[in-house]
Amino acid sequence: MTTLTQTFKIPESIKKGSKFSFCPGCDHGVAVRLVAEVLDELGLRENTIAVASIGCSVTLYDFLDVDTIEAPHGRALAEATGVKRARPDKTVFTYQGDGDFASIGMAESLHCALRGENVTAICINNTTYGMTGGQLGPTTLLGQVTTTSPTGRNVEY
Ligand SMILES: Cc1ncc(C[n+]2csc(CCOP(=O)(O)OP(=O)(O)O)c2C)c(N)n1
Repeated sequence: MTTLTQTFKIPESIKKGSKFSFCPGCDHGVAVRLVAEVLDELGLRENTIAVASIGCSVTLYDFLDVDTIEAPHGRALAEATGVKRARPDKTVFTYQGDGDFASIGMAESLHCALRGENVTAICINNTTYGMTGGQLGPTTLLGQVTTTSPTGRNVEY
């Protein structure tokens, strides 16, 4: 019988000694780790500019060891457009919550795609506005209980 073991190490693109401040059970930590692993794999760490948005992704610069700027709520893809046009040599990506990407930032997301900007958008869909307390958002599932839909999301109102 063969036993397979795998030892995980902290990716190079995670800042040394940093500790995630996400709530227990939150998947943002896994997502940030996966982003860091991809940056390592592709050798992009020193040639990337990340755009973090408002929401639980706001602290991205505390963990990710790449140049990072903040965008006002919903404006990450507008900022990423400017960054990429100013520095076309850089890989530019956004890291946004679903509220940021698909609610307040819907216009920015849609028009960035329509313009075909050469940037990557990463949307972490936790189906609520996480940072402000888990309220119903555009991606909340039918029947899903949130702090503002205590009896479950209902399409009729
Ligand atoms: C213009 C503006 N409107 C509202 C807020 C309040 N606000 C801060 S975080 C947030 C929700 C973020 O939710 P989401 O984008 O889904 O990210 P998550 O925290 O779930 O990762 C809101 C509404 C704000 N900071 N700025």
